[in-house]
Amino acid sequence: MLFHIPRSHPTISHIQMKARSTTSRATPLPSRSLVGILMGSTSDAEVMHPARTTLKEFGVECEFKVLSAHRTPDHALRYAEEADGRGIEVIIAGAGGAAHLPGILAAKTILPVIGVPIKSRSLAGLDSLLSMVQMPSGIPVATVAINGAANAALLAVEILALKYPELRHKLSRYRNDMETKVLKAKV
Ligand code: RP5
Repeated sequence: MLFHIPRSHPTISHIQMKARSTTSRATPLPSRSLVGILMGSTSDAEVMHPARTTLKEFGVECEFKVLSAHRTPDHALRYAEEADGRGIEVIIAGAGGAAHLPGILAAKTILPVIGVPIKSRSLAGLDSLLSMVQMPSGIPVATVAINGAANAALLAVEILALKYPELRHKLSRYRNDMETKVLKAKV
């Protein structure tokens, strides 16, 4: 005989049952804050706000606070040290100018840190972008575009989706909706 056909190969219903049992064992999305959104100044809040609203669309709870690498260094470092133990799973940090905030947070935690360079008054955010994106090897900061707070939140959701399957479904729906909208757009 050319081919060996296994006596009990999986049927569609076996596969569906397996998928169902995997889903039922899946980690449910907790109601505690999973993402910490930090920013260096109250003047960053408007730019950082889309991170909060995007997470809310996905049903992900977050904290939203001002902590500065320069003006409140001890508090910022303590936040990073304690975040993991408090159940935070991803940190998003926005800062402008000499934008050290995501870097010093990343130095103090092994949680993923996503940096949002804020458009600055003097150099249009190029200073913020370069301060964040040029982290020396060993301590990464996942830097998004200047003022890219919404993308920072989407990246956080993608990271969380590795653990919470509910977010995988929401992300697929989000992408499909975006595709439909683009294809329907009248120009
Ligand atoms: C940074 O300095 C903040 O992240 C902000 O983007 C920038 C300017 O802060 P303010 O002088 O407006 O408080 O620390």
